Amino acid sequence: MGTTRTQVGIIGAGPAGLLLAQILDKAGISTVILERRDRSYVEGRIRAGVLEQGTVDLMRAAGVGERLDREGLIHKGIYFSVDDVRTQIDLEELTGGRHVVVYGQTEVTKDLIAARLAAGGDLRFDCVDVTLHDVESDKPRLTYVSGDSEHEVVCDFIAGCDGFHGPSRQALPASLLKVYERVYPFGWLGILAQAPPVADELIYSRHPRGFALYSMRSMKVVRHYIQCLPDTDLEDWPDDRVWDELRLRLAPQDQHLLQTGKVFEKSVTPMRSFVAEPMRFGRLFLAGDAGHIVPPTGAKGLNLAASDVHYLSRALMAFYAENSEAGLDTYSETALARIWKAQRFSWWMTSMLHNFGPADDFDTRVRGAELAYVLSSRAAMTSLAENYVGLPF
Ligand code: FAS
Ligand code: PHB
Repeated sequence: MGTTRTQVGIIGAGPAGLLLAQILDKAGISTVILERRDRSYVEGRIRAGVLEQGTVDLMRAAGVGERLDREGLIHKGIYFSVDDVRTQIDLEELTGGRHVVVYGQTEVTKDLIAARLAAGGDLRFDCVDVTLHDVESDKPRLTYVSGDSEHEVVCDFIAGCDGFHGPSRQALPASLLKVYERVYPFGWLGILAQAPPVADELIYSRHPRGFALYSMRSMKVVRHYIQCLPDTDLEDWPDDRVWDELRLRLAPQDQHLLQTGKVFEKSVTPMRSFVAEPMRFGRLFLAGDAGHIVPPTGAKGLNLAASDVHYLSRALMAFYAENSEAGLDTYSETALARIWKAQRFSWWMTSMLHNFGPADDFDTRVRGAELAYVLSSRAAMTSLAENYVGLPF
């Protein structure tokens, strides 16, 4: 068996694992990333689209902000379309100048992989059966199979950045692990298409036919979503039907703004809120989707992965630079404090904007009143804006 010795073994080459490795590498801390899929699969995954300022700052500090600064779209506000009225939430005005940047997760991942490889980082794809060993010892190990040979990575720490379906969370004993979960009765059918955006900023639409989101990746590529049943069969949704539904869920005076184009990606994302506590066990630390999932209504998933990496990288740097374990000992508590605030915001946005069906008319009315209040109150709009641009790390 081939053995590698490193300081931090990272499972997963998504945004969490790649950003963590990039930051630690710049601090002179050695890492090995073990990724199950191949590079093209990882770079081709279509996911998030909105970066908080904190995430942008972290990318810049990690030395991977150049293309993001060049190609990212600064968005100073977002729109809500409710009862045929489109209202702008002026994020910058309400938060004293803060905004978000529209830059696809695929681009974030490509930039981070390129930086890792350019730096000679140890980034291994096609790692099968990654298994965690001795996580309670001071020499935890990872084993995996590549091709037909077994490999071992001996490290000081393991960062579980392996997403919702990875093995890291399973390494916490059932007696210690507590999970909190809410599954929503709908999903999002998303398309990527070659078409101009509907408006200059994102439109979140609450409509009797169901929620819709009109987003973008550039001025020539759009990313739109419609609320759908969680088990929606894409066969039932040819492109024309998707475009028609997107048009119907806009205010009448905006429907002419929707331009169709060639759809080159279509998928259904289920909706859940999920938190695993604690996010540490021995020398294993969870970060990103391995520890939590949010409904994408608040554009928080990728950004929470970034804040986990911010806390974990600082803790690891303090350990190696000052032999201090304080950051490691408080990592789970610190990360979870911000995670739960993002969970609340994502749940709140999802509850306000989606159609939950006829189950409970009272709740439907309350949700409508909540949104009407937000759109009529500067105080409420300010609260929404400061959560949307991202609470401080
Ligand atoms: P990721 O899941 O991105 O990465 C985990 C990595 O670990 C993957 O590369 C995986 O292949 C690897 N891995 C898994 N098991 C492994 C194993 N056994 N061995 C080795 N490697 C393993 N967020 C938003 O903000 N907005 C959105 O619109 C949005 N849309 C989404 C749509 C979908 C379909 C999904 C699934 C998520 C979406 N998200 C969205 C959330 C998403 O962006 C995540 O928050 C983000 O990818 C989190 O990054 P990571 O924690 O790195 O996890
Ligand atoms: C996206 O562009 O993919 C996107 C934007 C905002 C969200 C969710 C997804 O809230």
